[in-house]
Amino acid sequence: MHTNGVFRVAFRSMILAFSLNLLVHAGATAATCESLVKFKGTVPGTTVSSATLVPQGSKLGPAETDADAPNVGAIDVSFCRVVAVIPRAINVEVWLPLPDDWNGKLQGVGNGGMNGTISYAALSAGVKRRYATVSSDLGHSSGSFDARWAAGDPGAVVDWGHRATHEMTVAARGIAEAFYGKAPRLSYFTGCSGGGRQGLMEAQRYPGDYDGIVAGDPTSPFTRLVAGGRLWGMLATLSEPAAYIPASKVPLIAKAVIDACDAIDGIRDGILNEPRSCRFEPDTLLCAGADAATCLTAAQAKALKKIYRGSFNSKGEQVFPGLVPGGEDGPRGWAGRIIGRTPLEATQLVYADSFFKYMVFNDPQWNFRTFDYDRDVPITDRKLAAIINATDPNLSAFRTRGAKLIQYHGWSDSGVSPLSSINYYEQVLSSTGSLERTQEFYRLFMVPGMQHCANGPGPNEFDALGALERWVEGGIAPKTIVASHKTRGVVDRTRPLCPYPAVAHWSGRGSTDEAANFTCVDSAEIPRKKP
Ligand SMILES: [Ca+2]
Repeated sequence: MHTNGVFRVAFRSMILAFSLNLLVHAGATAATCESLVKFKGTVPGTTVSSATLVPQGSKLGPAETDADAPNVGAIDVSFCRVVAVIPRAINVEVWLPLPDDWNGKLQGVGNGGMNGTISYAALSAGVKRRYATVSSDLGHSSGSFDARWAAGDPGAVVDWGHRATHEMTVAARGIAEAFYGKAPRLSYFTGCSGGGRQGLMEAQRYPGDYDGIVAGDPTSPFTRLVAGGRLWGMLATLSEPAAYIPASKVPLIAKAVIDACDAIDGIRDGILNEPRSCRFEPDTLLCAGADAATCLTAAQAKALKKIYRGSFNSKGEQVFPGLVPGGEDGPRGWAGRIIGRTPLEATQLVYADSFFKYMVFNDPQWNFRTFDYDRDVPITDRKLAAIINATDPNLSAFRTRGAKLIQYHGWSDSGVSPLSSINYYEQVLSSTGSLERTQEFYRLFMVPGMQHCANGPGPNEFDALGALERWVEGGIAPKTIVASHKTRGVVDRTRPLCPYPAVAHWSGRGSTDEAANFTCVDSAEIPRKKP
């Protein structure tokens, strides 16, 4: 926080205004912001290390924000910033809008990857919507691709796996109640990627915590994702030097996919509306002679096929589904994640390598090339699946109490196969008994042309939390969620997202870049066009 003179003056006047505010509006049981340092918490052992008023218009500096959000920008509302620690070492921040501004609700926000970083951008977004908002570092300090914190510390794995998100929720509810003099009337959770995993974990393991959950592009089958998705892709391209696909060939692959499949959905727009209908054949890119920039070697084409096919053990059992065609190029595409600047620098190799070295085998010398899908997948699952995977399809406790779940997944996600979300949804559907019964509380929105949580040619900005609020508070289930795509800040395409298994279908009239010209229909009803 800034501590210059201007800030201190503003700060003092805010304290005064704020104290008066409390006297007038908040009732006898409410506390001042500063007095929350004495709050003992609803989670035993919790200590509040600071509680300070942050005036409207403040900016949090880069040192206090995570790598994904170097500066959260000016925040348009004053709030009480509570910094607390929950045993053993879960660092929590709760941002509380002033009583007059508060919408009466709590929002828990998620993290990413294996990180131990408070999510400042999400906290900022939460208070901007007037939520009391809470984020934790999940009990350790690290970046997204770093699991060194887990070595020899099973308690830290439990905290990261599920405990920290639950405890931060309980603690934040208590802190909000102390501050406002009343408990939040509703609680929501929002998160993407690792945050999506946390959201599904909450619905499965702590169904009483949240009335509504948004879970995006979840890493929920975590052991399988890392072994069968991320490591599998790296073993495919690094199996022999000739199999490595240079980043310069990614646009070539992406163009071949679009040429083969873009028109299947009836619109040539660079988006595959339902990539499962795309039968892209990597061998069509094979070099006729020597390796060249315009073609793939046989080893490269073989690696590409492995990535799309997904991982299997020697018995032919699938470990994790493959990527679908369509997300190869672009900011969150394959170049950084799967290819890397050099063969060993791809981010998903760094991620998988750290996971196996420190969370699974506790061996810094472990070599990723030794991974055996018959031997090591069961070892990994036995050690960790019950703690860190959010794959239980039984959501009956969550459903019975009337809570709602919106899940979304980018069809062009190269970090987590979108088929993983569909597989889980279909398992819940089997558990619940019918699509209708499932859609009463849980809807999955596949996002054509969106990469991992953002980016891509498809409309990828949408207000899932707003749709969830209308569902929980107004009883209006989301039939569609309108998404927009921006180029340099200007909206140039909108589309409805549809509850799976429905897909958006163009009426045949009007612009294909306007959501109003689309309806959600059962995919079986759409006449298929040959490209
Ligand atoms: Ca298309």
